[in-house]
Amino acid sequence: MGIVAGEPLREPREVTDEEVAFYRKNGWVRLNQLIDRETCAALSARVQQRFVQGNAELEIPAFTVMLDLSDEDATLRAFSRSRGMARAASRLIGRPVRPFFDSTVVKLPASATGGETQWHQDSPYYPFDRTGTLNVWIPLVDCPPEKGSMRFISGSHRLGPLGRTTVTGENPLEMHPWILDEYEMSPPLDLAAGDATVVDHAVIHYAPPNQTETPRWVYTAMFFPADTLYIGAPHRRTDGLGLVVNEPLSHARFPVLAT
Ligand SMILES: O=C(O)CCC(=O)C(=O)O
Repeated sequence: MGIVAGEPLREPREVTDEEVAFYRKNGWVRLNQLIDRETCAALSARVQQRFVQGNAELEIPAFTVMLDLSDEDATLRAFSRSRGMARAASRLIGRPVRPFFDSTVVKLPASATGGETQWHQDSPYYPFDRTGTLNVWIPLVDCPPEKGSMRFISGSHRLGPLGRTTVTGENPLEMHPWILDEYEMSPPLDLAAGDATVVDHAVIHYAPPNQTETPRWVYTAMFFPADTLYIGAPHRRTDGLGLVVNEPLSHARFPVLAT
């Protein structure tokens, strides 16, 4: 699917061979200006409009995730399922992808308790039989380290699942202190609006508090390998869809994206 006609959104740029190699080694990669400034501004306006519609009182809690934006918004759906987004995701993992969900993540200034996002993996929460799921995280405002750009334990996708630590409140780096002896933490990243970081769902990652005076707005889009089989574990995105255990997630919500 292309970007919707009439909307000021352009396709994300191509991912380079060097970026693919970095991602395969480290399980995360930085993509400078994945989307151009105008597209970022249009995406930002669209996301904020949806956010306001969904929050009649206009109160933004310290850390808010608004999920499944594409389900309700044709423009965001066209973007998240665009050829450029699909190409970027499938180039990084080396095979076709399906979209899982997209979201906006708003983190208020730390003075309003926009604190840190704890160290965790995403993989323990998904009903998938294999690795490869990734999340494209695009700040819609300039995002220096002090605003809360994410940090990653490079290569930690090879460790396997370390538990549902966001449920237990544990820190995987405290549970397994040797990890930091064997794996490096990524440097603080100074991201511009429209840059992206992409992270494998099994990489341990976190985000520092937002130490600035303005909210950190981020758009995310998650993709998983098209050949993934459904394992039947409960998940709000897959429950009740009639998916069959040990079969691919063949459902209109998860089309195999053209590249
Ligand atoms: O945006 C953040 O602060 C954290 C996001 C995150 O951890 C994730 O997308 O898994």
